[in-house]
Amino acid sequence: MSGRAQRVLGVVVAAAALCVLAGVYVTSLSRSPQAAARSADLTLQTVGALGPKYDHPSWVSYLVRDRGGEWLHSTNLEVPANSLVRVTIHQYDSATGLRNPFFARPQGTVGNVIQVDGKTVDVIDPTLTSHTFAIPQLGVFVPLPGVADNAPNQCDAAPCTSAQAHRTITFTFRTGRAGRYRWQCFVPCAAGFLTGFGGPMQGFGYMDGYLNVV
Ligand SMILES: [Cu+2]
Repeated sequence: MSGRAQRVLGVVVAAAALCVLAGVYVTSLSRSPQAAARSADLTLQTVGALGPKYDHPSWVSYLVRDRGGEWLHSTNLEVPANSLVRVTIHQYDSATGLRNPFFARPQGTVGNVIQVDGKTVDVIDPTLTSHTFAIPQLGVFVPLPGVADNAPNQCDAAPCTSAQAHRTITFTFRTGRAGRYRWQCFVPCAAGFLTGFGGPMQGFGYMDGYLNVV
């Protein structure tokens, strides 16, 4: 083989090796959850009292917005696996206060921060906390600040509208594999019940529910 032929063969072999390496790299990227392009939005609201349209008019509760924009009285949530989930919570209830200030610090969200009315924070005042949105198995804990007691135009029946006094909390968290995870509030927000942990804090559908990762 001439020197020129050897050089050409060398270039061809090197180019082929590079192609294989590039292929392996691209394949590994597409398998990595970090590279997942999937994302989803989840929109919730919390109300201090459900109002006369519901079984327990005086109970505090979460509601979820469906794809058509309707508010459903449900705490069964569905999000895709291996995705970034962008959550928006419209919080219409006043503060109760946390017994455990540990929960006043957001955890398990992207950057361990949340946005409260557009401002990024890594802790809120535990005494001014109204509810939490927590998925303990996924390490996600999000505190929700309350509406001021003297705020005008407060909501007293679900579904509340954006014209009524509220706080807006947004954050993003990452889902992994599919599964069914419990989520719940940790604020003793069940007014009128022993220690604030009865009624809507005990049964699913109010301050507790399931996050179905599919
Ligand atoms: Cu609560």
